[in-house]
Amino acid sequence: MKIAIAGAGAMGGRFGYMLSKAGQDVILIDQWDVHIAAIREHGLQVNDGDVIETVQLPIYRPEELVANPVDIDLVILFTKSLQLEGMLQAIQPLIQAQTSVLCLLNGIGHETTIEKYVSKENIFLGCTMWTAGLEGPGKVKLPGGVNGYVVLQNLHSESKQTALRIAEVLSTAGLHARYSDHVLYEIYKKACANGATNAVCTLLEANLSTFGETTCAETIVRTTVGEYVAVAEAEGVDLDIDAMTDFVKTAFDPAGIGGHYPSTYQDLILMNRRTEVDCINGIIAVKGEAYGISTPYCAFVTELIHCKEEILGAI
Ligand code: NAD
Ligand code: AOT
Repeated sequence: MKIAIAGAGAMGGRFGYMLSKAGQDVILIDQWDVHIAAIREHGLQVNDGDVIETVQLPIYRPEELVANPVDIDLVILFTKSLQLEGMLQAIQPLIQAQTSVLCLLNGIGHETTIEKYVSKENIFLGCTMWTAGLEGPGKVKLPGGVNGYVVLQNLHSESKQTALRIAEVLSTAGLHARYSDHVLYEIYKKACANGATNAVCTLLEANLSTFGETTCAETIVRTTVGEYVAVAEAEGVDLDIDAMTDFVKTAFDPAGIGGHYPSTYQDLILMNRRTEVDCINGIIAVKGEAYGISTPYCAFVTELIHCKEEILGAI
């Protein structure tokens, strides 16, 4: 399958690496010139904590591919949420009738943006519990743990067979992908994990385990998750607060992904970039207000992250 990874940063690097090792025909799309130059010169360097491996993967700027188009079966979107629309604008000429587009970004509601550029039959939504980081241009770090997974579903009712096929291809690469009839449940479940950890770890400058070991972590996680559960219920998604709290706490395991610094930390603290907080916590505060549901933790961490972005002069 010809697979284009649209956004070849940390997660795009992980997925591109694993899919290419499994024999898929992978191309990377990015716009970060130093990263592109490093991958072209040395290959993509992948550090899984034990072994450093280098894989040769073709990488292009969007406009290079648009000038010399290739047939693509599957695009996996892996930009940050603030960059999603720009990426879709840039690659729209590459999306043909047979091109499926899978969104695995964190956060809620990306389909509204994607539907402006891709026909509904070709859109697949999902989420992932895999993690990744960047050690520098051309260098991806895969934190501990092999228990990541992907859950996905077709947006259009007639595209289920394609969704099953995409899940199969990802699973063959060890990405543990499965189809769900109710992907919004899975997206909200993953959003609980991001909502309770990404902003807080960024403000505390801590990884998942370090935050998880603090005395207040249980209260912070449970209260934040409670806000997601209430908003999800108003949207017809039934989440259990105890189950979601326990689920989030599995991320604190040092033998798993506990050493991971969330992508919000990677953006703001390591790269001095503005973050996805509006799509992770902010959206819960906005939806909560519309439904008359109180969401003080989500509203407060969103404001704190925006304050920190301003103080650090993030761009
Ligand atoms: P990242 O910032 O490392 O990578 C995004 C890449 O997209 C960058 O290399 C950037 O140059 C590229 N890009 C953005 N706009 C572009 C454009 N218009 N044209 C070409 N390239 C463009 O981000 P990431 O950490 O890999 O996260 C991607 C998504 O996955 C986010 O929604 C994040 O929340 C989610 N996610 C991340 C993790 C993690 O552990 N990092 C885990 C699960 C989900
Ligand atoms: C995460 N982290 O998704 C993954 O860094 O954006 C991220 C991310 C799984 C469980 C908890 C947090």
